[in-house]
Amino acid sequence: MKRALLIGGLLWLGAGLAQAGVTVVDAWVRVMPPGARASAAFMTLKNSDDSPHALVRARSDVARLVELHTHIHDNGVMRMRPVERIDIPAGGSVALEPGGYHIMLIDLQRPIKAGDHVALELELDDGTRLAVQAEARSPRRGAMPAMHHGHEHHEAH
Ligand SMILES: [Cu+2]
Repeated sequence: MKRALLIGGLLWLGAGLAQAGVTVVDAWVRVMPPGARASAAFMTLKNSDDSPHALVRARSDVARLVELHTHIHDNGVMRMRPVERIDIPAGGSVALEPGGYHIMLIDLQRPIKAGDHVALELELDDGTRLAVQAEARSPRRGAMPAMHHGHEHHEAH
């Protein structure tokens, strides 16, 4: 009887894992200079299910406030805007990357240094929670559109 229960439990666990069709690939957090108040996390979310999913929330103890953001072009200026969800198409993936979707970490509770691992918890629209370890690193050169106006443009006048 005990044995049957155990097997039943394992089967149930297995079914639960198979349903969690969203996986996280290559999660990283931007290294920030000391004193910086905010950073952002990036990753690729893959959905192996034949139904769509969405990232609806993220948490981390590294920041007091964690928001889902995207970038929009507004009269030639790139601005960040919070979004309620980031859709992950059925059988597809969505990239969170500099200049696009990202997880904004606001009011950092400690510095983020290269090589650190930052724990994130992602919540999907179906309530699934994914634990992610994001490695702190600097963006590849040229991969990050300017988030601030460069000084050189203004001082050239
Ligand atoms: Cu942002």
